[in-house]
Amino acid sequence: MVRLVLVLGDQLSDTVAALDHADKATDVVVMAEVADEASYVPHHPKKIAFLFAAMRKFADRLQAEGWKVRYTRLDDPGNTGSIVGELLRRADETGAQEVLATEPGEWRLISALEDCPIPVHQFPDSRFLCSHAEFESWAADRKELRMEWFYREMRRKTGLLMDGDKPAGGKWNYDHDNRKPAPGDIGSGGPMHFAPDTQTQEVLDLVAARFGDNFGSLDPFWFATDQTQARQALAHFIHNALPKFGDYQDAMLAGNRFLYHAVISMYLNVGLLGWREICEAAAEAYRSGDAPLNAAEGFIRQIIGWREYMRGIYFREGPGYTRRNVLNHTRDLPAFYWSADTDMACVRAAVEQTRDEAYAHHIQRLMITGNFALLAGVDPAQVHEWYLAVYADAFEWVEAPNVIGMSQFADGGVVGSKPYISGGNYIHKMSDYCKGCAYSVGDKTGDKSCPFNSLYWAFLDRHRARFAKNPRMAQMYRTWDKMGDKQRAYLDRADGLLARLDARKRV
Ligand code: FAD
Ligand code: DLZ
Ligand code: SF4
Repeated sequence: MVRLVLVLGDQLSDTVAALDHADKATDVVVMAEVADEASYVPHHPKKIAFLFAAMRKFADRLQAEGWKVRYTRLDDPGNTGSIVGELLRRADETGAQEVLATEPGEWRLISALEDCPIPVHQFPDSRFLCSHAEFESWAADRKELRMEWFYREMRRKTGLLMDGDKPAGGKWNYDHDNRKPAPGDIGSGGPMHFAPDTQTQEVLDLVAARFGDNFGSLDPFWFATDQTQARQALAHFIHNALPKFGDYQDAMLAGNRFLYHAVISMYLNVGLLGWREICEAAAEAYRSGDAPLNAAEGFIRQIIGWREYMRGIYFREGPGYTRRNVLNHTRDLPAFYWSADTDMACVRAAVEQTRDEAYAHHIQRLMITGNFALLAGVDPAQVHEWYLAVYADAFEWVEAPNVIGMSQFADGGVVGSKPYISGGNYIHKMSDYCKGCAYSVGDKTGDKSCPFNSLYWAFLDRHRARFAKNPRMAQMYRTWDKMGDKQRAYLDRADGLLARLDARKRV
């Protein structure tokens, strides 16, 4: 009996579970570019083009390997516009009465498949290191979940950077040696670029016509769109940037958008790369003396630690996670998140880069755009939709815990034990943005004072009842309490800025 085998746009791996369980001789693979997936948020055009080009090439590869594939292009006349619609259409055509699928990375699509009129068997996504059951058993008896303990388990499980049962070099975590501000003359050349081939160019034309009005530039398009290219991009990173990854992991420079970051999250998240090949390449660079331990450890931690941990949290917390809002923040997302039209040089640089590249690195996402939204009390659901739309690597299972949890503290401390907030001083220390800014980072409360300075103290004041007893925040409140008369000036300046945001005036 014919069965359909669903392969979604972020499931482009040879070893994806639905394909593993299918029979090449009889089953029919279904892949579909559909309006529903392309528009549940206004995705960046580069993200859509990346997905469609990678999907088309993956479908060709499956076909070349002997699979029967029914591929729907966005502009195919019979396109029903949804994944379930396409499954029903293909079931009609083939007589299939059952679908094999790999569990999607979003509750929305999981429940759509559950409600599909023909039975859909959703297999666990085996491309991750930690299964839902394993995360649950790790988390079940703990009063508080912390990534560091989870990470150590994953190091033991994989044997990555281990000397027997001890961590290489004697320590689990080398962050102490990392996170230096970048010197101005930093020499990294950035990620590997790939010129679009004919097939990718065809997709670019389609996306320009259909999604050209979405936020984000389509050109220049330089992403890898197949496994071979993605592996070249990985090798390029390991050779050129990994050695300094740790040192400058948190640095930001106006003239260098990628620094020593890998820029591989989009490839990893859609399945063009796997966590194991990436981490083994980094561990091998350490073993052969090509990368120091602080770099290899810091990098591997992001992947088998943070990435797996975030996925565990998303699935453990359930479908309501994206609606959490424990701080009761209700302000609308400022329009400059979509236009970069702001006097704050750091926010302008992060949004412009996001518009141009569908990429910003972790500290820009966390300490610039995320920090500002949190300090300004923006509705976390709107912040979540923005992040889900604008980054090429954004899929809800990884984006939501980073935004709702880590960045906006809207989950009340499931992901982080305290909010990631800072005034302008942190940004000044870690970047060169402030020297080109209309605001003055040294000015705390004047008309041209850096908005992060007053919004920071106003945030702490507003949420005193929740945070004053947090031992990691006690020092901040002691400093605030010693400010005496200056407190009023901070609060007035913050009120003025928030009123300008509400009146949609320039900030
Ligand atoms: P590098 O800095 O070179 O790190 C290497 C790899 O580690 C990344 O490719 C990624 O796979 C993994 N990684 C690092 N940090 C995290 C993390 N916190 N969570 C999960 N994986 C991590 N990452 C996404 O993949 N998709 C998202 O939608 C996403 N949204 C984010 C939103 C916010 C507000 C924040 C603060 C972080 C978000 N991240 C997201 C995590 C991180 O910023 C990106 O993974 C990283 O910037 C990708 O760029 P890179 O490949 O150059 O990463
Ligand atoms: C993000 C995305 C987009 C833009 N388009 C498609 C599509 O047309 N077809 C498809 O199968 N997948 C697409 N995706 C990825 C899905 O939205 C993704 O599989 C779910 O959000 C689960 O992670
Ligand atoms: Fe950003 Fe403030 Fe520095 Fe301007 S002065 S770049 S707003 S931190």
